[in-house]
Amino acid sequence: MNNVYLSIGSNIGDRLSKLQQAVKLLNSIPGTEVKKISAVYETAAVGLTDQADFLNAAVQIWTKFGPEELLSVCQDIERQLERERTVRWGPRTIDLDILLYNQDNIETERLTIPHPRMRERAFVLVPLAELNRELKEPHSDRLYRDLIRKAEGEVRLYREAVDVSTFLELTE
Ligand code: GSY
Repeated sequence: MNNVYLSIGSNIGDRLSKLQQAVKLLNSIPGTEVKKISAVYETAAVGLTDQADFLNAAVQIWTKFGPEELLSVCQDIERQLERERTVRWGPRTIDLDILLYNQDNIETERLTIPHPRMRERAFVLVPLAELNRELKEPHSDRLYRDLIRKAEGEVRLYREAVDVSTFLELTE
């Protein structure tokens, strides 16, 4: 099994419900198991800042899928949740990004892992470091938690961390 960390986010509609549906779909795929989910954070938009706040979380999964197959799985979940995204960097109903795949460095036409912008984004680093305080950058051996200080963006706790089955039952 491959140990993978994902970032999930939503800033349109019922944001919490979209995160839950994404986690549920991930967990329902044979050969993929959601092991842990971080607290949910409300975060100011980074990039195109004139848009609604996001809800963001990080998820640890175990999966049999290779990185490219997993990307297709994530894109399929985005499609199933009727992802709307009209503008690059703009608002979206759901976003799933692969952050880390084992401790591999991967560069293909479709994928760069570790995710190329993750070390600059507090909305990624805060929940990720919460899932695993000892997690290091594959290429530099630096702890992700040590990068939080320099990262961009405001991050506020929205829901405390709970186990996966409780997460799926939370309501707004
Ligand atoms: O890269 C994911 C989409 N995204 C986000 C996000 O998930 N959260 C915040 N706070 N800002 C963002 N800007 C983009 S693009």
